[in-house]
Amino acid sequence: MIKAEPDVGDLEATARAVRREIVLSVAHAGGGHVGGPMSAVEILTALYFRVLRIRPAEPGWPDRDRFILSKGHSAIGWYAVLALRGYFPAAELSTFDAIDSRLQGHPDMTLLPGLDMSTGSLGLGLAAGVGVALGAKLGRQDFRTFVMVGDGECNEGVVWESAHVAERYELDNLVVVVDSNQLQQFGWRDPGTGRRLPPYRGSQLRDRWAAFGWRVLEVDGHDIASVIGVLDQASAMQGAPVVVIAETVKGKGVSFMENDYSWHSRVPTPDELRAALDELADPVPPARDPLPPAPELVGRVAPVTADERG
Ligand SMILES: Cc1ncc(C[n+]2csc(CCOP(=O)(O)OP(=O)(O)O)c2C)c(N)n1
Repeated sequence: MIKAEPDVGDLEATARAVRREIVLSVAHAGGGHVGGPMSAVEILTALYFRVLRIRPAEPGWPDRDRFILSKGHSAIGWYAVLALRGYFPAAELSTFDAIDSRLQGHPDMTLLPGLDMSTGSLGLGLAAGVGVALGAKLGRQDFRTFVMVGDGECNEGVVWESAHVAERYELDNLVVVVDSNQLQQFGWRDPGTGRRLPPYRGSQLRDRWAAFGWRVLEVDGHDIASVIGVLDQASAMQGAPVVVIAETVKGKGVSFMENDYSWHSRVPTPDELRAALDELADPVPPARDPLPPAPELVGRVAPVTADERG
């Protein structure tokens, strides 16, 4: 049951529930991404439970705020939040990534009401978001557009073409959140040590957005009260688009997944799943019953491997 105005404690519990759904769903599907969805949980929870002007029972409401998950590989995190927010039954999460499911491994807006864009090819979600925000200005509509990108995704040239256009048209109805978990699928390799390096050094990411004429805000992406505060602040700023750089941890919430790029897309073993659920356990019972049996996976003989998924 969702309170009219859930408090931060409620939202932290929701975030834990979202993380449980992520690891359960990926384990159940035998494939999917884990690290990126886990780093985005507080941001998605803050958006859907406090910040966005939405009507879950009326997903096509024309005046709704728009949200685009440009880092579409993190779809399972988005689906879990949408389910807990009431867009569709949480039991449907058990169909994640099945061939005939509405919950594809990457978001498909033609299948699931409530998605404002289909994504998965990194960089393109922001281009779409710029178009949506520009359309709102031209149509004199007052909804806001929020787009989440990854820090690795900011390697894509189209991100910067879009950033340029947004600044040119003074799209102050557009807010980008960078889920800056400092890891990507594999990342840059330090030739000396062989260790994976973050996609951007130090303040580089902030300085790049600022150089493109954006207002830049920064936040601890796992402090839900701060995330709500900075998103409200970003929405109120005028004259230029705003980017919120959220410092996050890839795999956040499960100790052995945190800051380990190999969990970008990996399926937990049964023992790892149990250990993850122990770490994510709540003082109160979980949001729903254990997953029902796997649906019939029509036309799929074996789980898709990380290499096939990309
Ligand atoms: C255009 C494009 N290139 C490559 C990929 C494969 N891919 C999926 S996720 C990913 C890494 C993304 O890193 P980041 O944006 O930092 O995401 P996060 O760490 O939050 O998962 C890559 C290279 C893709 N989906 N689209």
